Amino acid sequence: MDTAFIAQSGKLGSLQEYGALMSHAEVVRPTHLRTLFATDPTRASWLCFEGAGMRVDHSRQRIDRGGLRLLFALARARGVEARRDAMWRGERINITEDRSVLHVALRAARGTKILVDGRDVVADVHEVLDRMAAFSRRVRDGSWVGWTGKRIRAVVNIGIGGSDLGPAMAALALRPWSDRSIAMRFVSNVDGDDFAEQTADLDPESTLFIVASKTFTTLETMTNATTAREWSLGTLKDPRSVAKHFVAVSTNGSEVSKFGIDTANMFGFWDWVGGRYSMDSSIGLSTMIAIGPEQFDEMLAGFREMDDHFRTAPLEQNLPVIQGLLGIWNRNFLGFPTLAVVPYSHLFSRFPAYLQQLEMESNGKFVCLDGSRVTWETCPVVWGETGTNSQHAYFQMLHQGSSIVPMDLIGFRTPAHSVEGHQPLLMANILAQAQALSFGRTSDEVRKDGCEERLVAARTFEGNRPISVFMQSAPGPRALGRMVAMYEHKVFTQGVIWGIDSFDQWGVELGKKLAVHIAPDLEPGSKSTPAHDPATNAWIHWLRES
Ligand code: G6Q
Repeated sequence: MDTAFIAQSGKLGSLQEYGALMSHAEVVRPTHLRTLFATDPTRASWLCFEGAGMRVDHSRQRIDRGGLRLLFALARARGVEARRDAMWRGERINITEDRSVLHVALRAARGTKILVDGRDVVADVHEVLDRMAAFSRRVRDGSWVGWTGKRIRAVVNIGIGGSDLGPAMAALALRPWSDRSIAMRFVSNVDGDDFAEQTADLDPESTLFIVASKTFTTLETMTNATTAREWSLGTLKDPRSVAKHFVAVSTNGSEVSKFGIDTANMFGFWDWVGGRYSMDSSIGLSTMIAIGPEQFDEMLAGFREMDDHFRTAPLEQNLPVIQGLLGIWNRNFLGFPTLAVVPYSHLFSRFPAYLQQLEMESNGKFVCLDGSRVTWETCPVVWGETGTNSQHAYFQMLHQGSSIVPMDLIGFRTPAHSVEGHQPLLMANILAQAQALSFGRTSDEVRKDGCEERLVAARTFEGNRPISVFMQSAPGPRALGRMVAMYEHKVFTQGVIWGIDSFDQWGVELGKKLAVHIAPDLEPGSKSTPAHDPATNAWIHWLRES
């Protein structure tokens, strides 16, 4: 354990580099992006970065050369590079859970070595990937059949949080690369409507359930899995059919057996993979069944491309580091409390929800590694929806609302579809919005357009909204891998600077415990005397009466 790093974690606010950035922010804050561009038009090139197949334009961030230099100095003072290398060495950088953090091992090339307690985890990863590939091929080619001999036509992933959001997001993002003869469904919510709706049109004889749970104890997942088993057995009757219709993805072999799933049909992963960092582990089994092992490899190659970039590029050219630093600039020095992520790609429509978990569960923390409370802000609220849809909804607030919202706009130069005439319009919209949000429209410009004087104020746009544009050549498995890895490493960078543990989730653990405690009082016919807080007790009485 790196005790020196832990001891420094609570001292961000007193660093000389932090103070320098605070002073610099006072100078930059009143300067409009129009002025920044007018005094230095070359910012359109020096604030544009390329790497790992991605082109990133940060020229519309409210930063200048001096500010960027100070941010890199802050990253160095906080030891971002040393922490990154410690992660890759398998050190236990998840301090509160005393675990290694090795999602990067999930996509390490076959034959490379990363040791945890003397064991090469990359070899373990590839052993599981090979088993997943063999199983996926059988489902895809029809040689894995259900209990009555029918081919599998629907795969239902039962999981929640990190065991759901990644695969569910990927299922949409990779739809054009998927086998369309197999329906992909995701059940996560303990609300029975989720299970009922997702299975309403499915045939138990041709449905395969993947019960995805790292711990195999999560209330929602185990409830849905039990319901799924009853639903399946309702038709198939014979308990031996479970072996043909249920597989598990978990780290907990004994709970998997207790549930009745043969551990031969269990795909493992490890405690050094956090749930929200697991879509490229066996948690991605549904993804592999959908797109096939070769395309899954392509996705891993995309992750690896960004990993290599993050591990080797100098800070000044390092995409996730720069993205993380500009996020810190917006949050800590310009004081913006949210970040909107808007993919101009319908395939990426679940990406903002996925990122919400990745960013907010990782960096939504107020305790430093040394146990002290932060005296600076940490994770912003991350939210968003696809463009162009959101332009006709909440973009009004982004253009003219009283709060400023920095934005990540995500796009692809060439689409997956071949529908003519749409792509130029989509690209025009991304550029138009970036332009309007950053430069705005002055009252003089509005007047010049012949606007009636009484409407001039209402039709004026201040602009000066910080925007980053992330562009790749085309969507697909590789692009998805790069994009997810970029945000993972951005989150890592920010967590190091904020001095927090980006890899624990005590807030989630609390929620898991509380509901289990209250549930018995709500069992039908329960006569217990609820012994919770007065508000909860009152609700329990009300729910029992109705
Ligand atoms: C992710 C979180 C959390 C977790 C779910 C599901 O990083 O820990 O979202 O993934 O609570 O947990 P299980 O996979 O153990 O069911």
